[in-house]
Amino acid sequence: MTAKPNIVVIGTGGTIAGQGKAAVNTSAYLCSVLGIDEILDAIPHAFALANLRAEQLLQTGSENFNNDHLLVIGKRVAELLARQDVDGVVVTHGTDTIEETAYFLHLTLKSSKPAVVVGAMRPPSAMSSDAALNLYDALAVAAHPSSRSMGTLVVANNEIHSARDVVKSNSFKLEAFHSPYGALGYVIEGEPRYYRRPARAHTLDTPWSVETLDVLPKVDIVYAYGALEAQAVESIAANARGLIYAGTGNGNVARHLVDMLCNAARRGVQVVRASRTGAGIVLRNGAQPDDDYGWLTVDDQVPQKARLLLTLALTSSADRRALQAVFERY
Ligand code: DAS
Repeated sequence: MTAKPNIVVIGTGGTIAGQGKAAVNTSAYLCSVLGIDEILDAIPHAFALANLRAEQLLQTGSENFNNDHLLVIGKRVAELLARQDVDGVVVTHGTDTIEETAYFLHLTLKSSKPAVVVGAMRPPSAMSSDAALNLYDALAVAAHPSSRSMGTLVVANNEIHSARDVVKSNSFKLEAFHSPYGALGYVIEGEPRYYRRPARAHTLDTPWSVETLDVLPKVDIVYAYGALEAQAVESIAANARGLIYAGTGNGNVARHLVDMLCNAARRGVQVVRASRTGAGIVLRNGAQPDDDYGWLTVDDQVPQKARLLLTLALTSSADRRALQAVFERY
C-alpha cells in the first residue's frame, strides 16, 4: 500500500466559508464565517484521500483582495510546496476573484506540485450547496499524481480548469466557471481525469517567483463605453505604470480617447488594448494601429488577468517589445 499524500489546506474565506440564516438562503448569507477546520470536518471522507493539515491564512471575501493579498497567499503556498513533507496545496477562496489569485499562482509558483484553488457558489448551509463536493474534488485533484506539472488549477462543479483560462462568468449559478477552450478535465468519485494540458508556459517556465516579489507595480483597468470621458481615463492612468483598456468588441478605442492614450504611452504608461467581450483575440494592429501609437495588445487574455500579467511583466522589463511577447507566451 502506498502512503497517502500530504496536503495542506489554506483557508482564506469566501462563500465556501459562508453561512446563511436558513437553507433557502442560496444567495443572501454572510461570507467568510466558518473556519477552515470546521469546513474540513464537514467532509470526513476527504481524510481517506490524503493526510490533511489545515491553516487559516485569511478570512475575507475575495472582492477585497489587492496585490498584497496575492503576495501573502503566493508566498505561503510557495513555502509549503517547497517542503518535502508537502505533496500539494489547496486554497479555499471566494469565487469573485478566484481566477485572479489562481492565475497569479500559476505564473509565480516555482513547483510542479499541485496547487488547487477552490470556492463555492452556495454556502455550506444552503440547499444543494456545492461547498463540500467542490472541496472534496479539489483535495482529490491535489492528492493525485496526474495533477503534477499542470500549473495552478481551479476546481468547481466537477470540472478542473487551468488558472490561465478560467473565468467566473455567472453571478449566482453553480455552473459559474468557464474556460474558453474547455476544462482540462473532470473529477468523478474522488478521481481526476484529464483530457488535455495547458499549452501556455506557467510555474517553472516563467521568469517570476513569488518568493522574490515584494512590491508590485500599479496597473489599472478601464472599462470602455462610448460616453467614457478622456478625463476619467486620464486620472486613472496618471499614477499607473500600465493601463488595461477593456475596449469594445475587438479592443476598439473611441476616437475622442486616442490622443489621450497616445500621450499616456509617450509618458511611459504601458497602454494595453483588451476586450470587454470576455473572450476572443485582440489582434495587434487590427482595430487600431498599435505600432504607430506605442500600444500593446492582450492576445486572448481577459482584462482582469491581463492586469496581472502586465504587473508581473513590468517587474522584469519596461521594453514594449518584450512586454508584447509576454502576452503571446503566457
Ligand atoms: N463574496 C464572494 C467572494 O468571497 C463570494 C463567493 O465566494 O462566492 O468572492
